[in-house]
Amino acid sequence: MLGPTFVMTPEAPPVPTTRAGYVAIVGLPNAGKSTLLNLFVGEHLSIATPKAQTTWQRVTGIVTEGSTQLVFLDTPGLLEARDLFQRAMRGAALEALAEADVVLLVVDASREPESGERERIVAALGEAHAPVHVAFNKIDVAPESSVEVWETWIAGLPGARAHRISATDGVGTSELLEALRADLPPGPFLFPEDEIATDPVRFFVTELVRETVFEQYHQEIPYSVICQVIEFREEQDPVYIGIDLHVEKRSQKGILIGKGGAAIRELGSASRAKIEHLLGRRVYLDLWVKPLESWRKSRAHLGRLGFRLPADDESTP
Ligand SMILES: Nc1nc2c(ncn2[C@@H]2O[C@H](COP(=O)(O)OP(=O)(O)OP(=O)(O)O)[C@@H](O)[C@H]2O)c(=O)[nH]1
Ligand SMILES: [Mg+2]
Repeated sequence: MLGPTFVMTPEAPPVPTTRAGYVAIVGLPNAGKSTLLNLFVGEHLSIATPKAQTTWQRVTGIVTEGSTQLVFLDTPGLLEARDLFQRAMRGAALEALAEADVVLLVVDASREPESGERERIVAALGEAHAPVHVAFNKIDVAPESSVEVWETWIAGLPGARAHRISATDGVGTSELLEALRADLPPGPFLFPEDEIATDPVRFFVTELVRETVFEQYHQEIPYSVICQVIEFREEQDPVYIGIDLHVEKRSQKGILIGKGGAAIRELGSASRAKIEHLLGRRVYLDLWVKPLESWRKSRAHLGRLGFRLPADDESTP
């Protein structure tokens, strides 16, 4: 007697019930990219100041809700790179664009485009192979005339979808978030559900000091100071954090320190308050000002500070 016959049929792969992907937030300097990332994540992850070129490196912020996970990549503003450091910044933005599943271009709609800016945006978007959403930001203060100039231009970008938003008061941002979710590819979550950031605590600590430098100093100083944690003793109470503030030129040391040390004291206490809020613990912050001659132009210095540098032979300046 013959036993039962089993017929093997190939099973279709299961359809994922979740959707997840990288959303690169790109745009010109000062458009409000970091403010928007912070609004989406609900935490002050990426430093934001009224000065242009605040963001120097990619900052990741994760928003998981229901069956979707958006992994936002905040990036440095797209600029015409004038030195090696600006090339590294531009490289970080282009790299995020190349990795993106969805692109979110943020435009400061409160002012009209300046010459060359639209071309710079188009050139950068060429790196992406993903749907493009455009957020016309600062709609709370934008004159209709300048919003229209940007909207007319965007209408000529094939496939780009426009949204009017304000990253400071939240107008239009829930609708934008929904539209971004709808463009996520199906797939498993890329990070654990309860994670909102991927960068190490030391990175956020140095960023908070840098943000305070941007707030307290002027002219070229914010662009000449780079911070590095040299000591981080968590087992102590208060937590001990030692940070080197590297300046580009010897002459900047005095400016940073100020008369009788007043400026650096103010920088220390404002930065410490922010770091204590981040860590939820008391902090003893030691700041050391040290010249690191022309660090913005030095491959060796930038490499040691952890920046990914463009290849030597890259044709753009
Ligand atoms: N009125 C208004 N101001 C905004 C809005 N969004 C951002 N800003 C302000 O614009 C300035 C720049 O914001 P950031 O978030 O640092 O801009 P960014 O695009 O990250 O700038 P970079 O990192 O320099 O490229 C800050 O002073 C923000 O408070 C908005 O919707 N309305
Ligand atoms: Mg920024």
